[in-house]
Amino acid sequence: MIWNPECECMSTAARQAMQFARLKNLVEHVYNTVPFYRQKLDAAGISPADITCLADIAKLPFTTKADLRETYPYGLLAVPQAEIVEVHMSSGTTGTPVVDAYTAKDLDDWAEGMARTLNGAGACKNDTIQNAYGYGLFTGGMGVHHGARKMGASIIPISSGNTQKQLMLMRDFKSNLFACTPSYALYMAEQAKEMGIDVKSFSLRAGCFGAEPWSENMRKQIEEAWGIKAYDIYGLTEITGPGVGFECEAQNGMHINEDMWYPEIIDPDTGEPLPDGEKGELVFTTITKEGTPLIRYRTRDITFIIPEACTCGRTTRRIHRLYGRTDDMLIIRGVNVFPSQIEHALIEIQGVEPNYLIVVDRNQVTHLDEAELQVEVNPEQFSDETKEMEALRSNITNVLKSKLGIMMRVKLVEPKSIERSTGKAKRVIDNRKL
Ligand code: DLL
Repeated sequence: MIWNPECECMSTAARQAMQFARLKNLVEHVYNTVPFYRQKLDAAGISPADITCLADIAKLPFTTKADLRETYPYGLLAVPQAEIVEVHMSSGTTGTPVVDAYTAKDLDDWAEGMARTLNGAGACKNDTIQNAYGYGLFTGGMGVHHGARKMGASIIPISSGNTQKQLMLMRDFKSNLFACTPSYALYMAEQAKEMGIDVKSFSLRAGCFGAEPWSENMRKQIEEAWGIKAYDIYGLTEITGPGVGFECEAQNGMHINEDMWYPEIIDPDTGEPLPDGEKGELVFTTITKEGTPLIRYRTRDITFIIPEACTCGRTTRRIHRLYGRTDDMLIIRGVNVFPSQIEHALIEIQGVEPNYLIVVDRNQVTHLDEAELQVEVNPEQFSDETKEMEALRSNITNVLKSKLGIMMRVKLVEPKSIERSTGKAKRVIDNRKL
């Protein structure tokens, strides 16, 4: 059974008419209430009256992560602050976070998107859903929570980590579905095996996995290890969190909840829209959002819109499993981090040079990401005293943990030992075969 057939199985013509009406409303509203958008549209020579059909969306300027940072904390608010009932922020960023502020209606839309997502994975009211995404500013925990609540399922809000207890509750409360990052799902299975626990004897049928890149190969491993169906789910803080796109029983691309979050694919170099079927950068306009609406937000995620209709009966368009990003953002154990943030953190530490290399691997046994940061020590500080070097190393480790929220193995290397480049410096070696 499809959660919301009225919205998910609409004819294309009806949906496009609805999307156009919502888009037009949105543009008029933000032009009149958010100085940031008024200036942006004025600078582009566009007025709300120029939006006369859905394709006119291409006339509108893009919004970027930099815009969100510059308007922190509430510069993009399109309603009085009293209307905001919840706030989330993107994970693991130093300095200025990226904010999403929700009105009660926005939370309901988010819950709706997540209820459709859980339903896509076969969940219903009678199920017990174990939510092993982190609760807090990250959208994973609360997103799944709101969706499961809307569905009326029993929620186990255990959050991430605490693996032994996760397994115990899964068994004792007969969880039918669980949600977490794909790497944590594999890690949990591995731990269970070591503890002699047979997870296939549990009541689990399915899992919703996302928030980081994964592959068909990982899907197979998860499905085999747990004896479940593993579904890919997509979303990002800026748009709403998880619930933007989800796989159905066909497990062949993620349906976008495009009555709320309108997708486009653009050429990342020229910004020109690309037709369905062509790979490029995913862009979203939040056509129903009240709190912090976004016009043509550049996600930097690379995918394409699958032109064929899905066998499940939903008519919402699907995106292909993500191919990667157009920027250098890394996701290490679910935490988003840019190499430039590591560089900033290093500059503030005495004794090191901002010459560094990040090497990311996925441990073949635990299936968790492991990141090593090689940093050059400056010639004055470089010493044979292991004690001094060890103190510097642990200082860097602590700064990375507290400022960026990531655990990295730090390796100090001799001055001038990291290869210099005559062009763009190579800062990252990603050995994960995703
Ligand atoms: O990761 C929201 C989320 C939570 C999605 C739980 C799914 C499940 P952010 O922390 O803002 O939000 O990170 C968003 O993560 O732009 C993608 O690059 C990446 N990402 C999210 N889902 C997937 C996925 C949450 N299924 C960024 N496959 C996005 C690959 C994903 N990458």
